[in-house]
Amino acid sequence: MTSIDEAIAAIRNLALERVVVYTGAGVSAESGIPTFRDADGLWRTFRAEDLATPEAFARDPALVWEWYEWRRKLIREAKPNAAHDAIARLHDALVITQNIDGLHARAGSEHVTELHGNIFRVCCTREGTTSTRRDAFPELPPRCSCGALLRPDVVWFGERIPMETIERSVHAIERTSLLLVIGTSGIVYPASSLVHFCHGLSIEINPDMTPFRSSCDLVVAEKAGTAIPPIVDAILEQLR
Ligand code: BJW
Repeated sequence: MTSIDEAIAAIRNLALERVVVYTGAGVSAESGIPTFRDADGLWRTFRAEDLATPEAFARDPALVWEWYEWRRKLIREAKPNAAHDAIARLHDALVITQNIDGLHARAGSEHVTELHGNIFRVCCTREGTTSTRRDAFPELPPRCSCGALLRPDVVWFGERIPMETIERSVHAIERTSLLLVIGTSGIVYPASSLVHFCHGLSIEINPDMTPFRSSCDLVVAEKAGTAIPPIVDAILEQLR
């Protein structure tokens, strides 16, 4: 285990050129958005098979949409936290996130790759067209002007992340001198495999045990809101 000060010392030893930040639900936990697999996580109360698969949507689109409308309201009312804000100060960094909450962009991060989509985008199930719809829908399930059902533009279990998104992420991680892996349990494929493409220094920030404990160079067992601001200060000094 590494202290925040030890992680900062390691960063100060780097010839730092590029930074990639890879995040999961834990980075938004301090904004009040539930994670999936923690003690109070979504998958402790809800079954993924009923709500986050194409089969579940085909079976009962209204039920799936009720769940997403509840989460859309929670996320609309949430604010970026100290970790999102600090990450946004890394203007040239690529942020690769599994989160669909859009909080990195709201905090001001300029280069964000959303692996699992965005909860405020919808997709027409007939035409495949996407659009942004932030407000609550008057009726569930919502429909496109063509009459077909709309679905959340997110990646459910059994669905593919677009190849171009994966390739862009792998390319950035292969070339980075520093990778911060923040708040993800690291068990959802293929997102979890991206970290293995890093040749630079990799630092995990997560208070709990994950598979990245053995694959990252350093592990800071702290909450993101505590560890990320001083780590970002050190990165910015090193990039000058
Ligand atoms: C903090 C903190 C603080 C807390 N600070 N840290 C067996 C059965 C079925 C499927 C599979 C299977 N084996 C493998 C699969 C494939 C499957 C998969 O990986 N399943 C695993 C669960 C086993 N993957 C897929 O299906 C993917 N697609 C695919 O493989 O396609 C292949 C294909 C090929 C050919 C044709 C078709 C397809 C797609 C996966 C999509 C995942 N979707 C979700 C939902 C997105 C939409 C939505 O949100 O509604 O994505 S599931 C959920 O998990 C969500 C997340 O992005 C993802 C990852 O979760 P994350 O972010 O890691 O959160 P948690 O809760 O797991 O962890 C939080 C962490 O934060 C914890 O470690 C805490 O300690 C930490 N923490 N507070 C710092 N303050």
